Amino acid sequence: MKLYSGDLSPFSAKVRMQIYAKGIEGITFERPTTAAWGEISPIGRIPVLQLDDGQLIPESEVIAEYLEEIFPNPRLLGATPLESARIRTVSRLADIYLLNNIFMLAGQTRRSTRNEGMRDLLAAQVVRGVGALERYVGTDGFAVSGRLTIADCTLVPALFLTQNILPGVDVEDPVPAQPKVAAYWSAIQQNEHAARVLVELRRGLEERQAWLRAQAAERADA
Ligand SMILES: N[C@@H](CCC(=O)N[C@@H](CS)C(=O)NCC(=O)O)C(=O)O
Repeated sequence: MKLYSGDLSPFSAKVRMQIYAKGIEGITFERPTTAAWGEISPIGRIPVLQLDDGQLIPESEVIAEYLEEIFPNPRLLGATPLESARIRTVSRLADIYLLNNIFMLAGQTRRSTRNEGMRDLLAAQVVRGVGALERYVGTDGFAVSGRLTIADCTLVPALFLTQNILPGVDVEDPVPAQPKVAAYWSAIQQNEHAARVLVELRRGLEERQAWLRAQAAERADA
């Protein structure tokens, strides 16, 4: 199998962390650079999982659930339907209210072209999402259930981007104001699978920052 993925893509990082935590071998990771990318992902977004027979599965949550079904151990969903519902709740909070908004906020870093109204609207959604997480997140070092689950796989990239993108658009990082989320964030970074995707996310962020600097230098020369 092949996962079309990118270092800084939080949705891809979620699936990679799941793959590491499950110890799944034989999945290769590839950046979507081919001319045929539009055929592979009609919506043009990573991650996409390509099966050995060529079939394609888009959308991180769908891929994560597929991998859970074909590699059930260790289980990263709940032991009961209710526990799975708790795990999925945190994962969806991070996907919908944090990541989707952060992703659009990342386009608002340049002050000269920034739309302040849009920045405020998106940032308020992220702050509200982090506030909601405070009600759900566990106090034992894991998001839900006292063990690593899909909720952690989604939250680790989401909190990394919250802390790194919001200050870049001149919005204060909302994590320290939420004691349970802040304690969780500090604890989960010690987990080996979280640490591994955090290295990749940092590498992706450095690459993007270097690219932004090069763009700014080009504009200054023009
Ligand atoms: N709902 C999708 C979101 C995927 C997504 O937005 N991926 C971003 C990278 S993190 C992307 O590929 N963006 C490229 C673009 O929008 O052109 C999922 O969960 O997989």
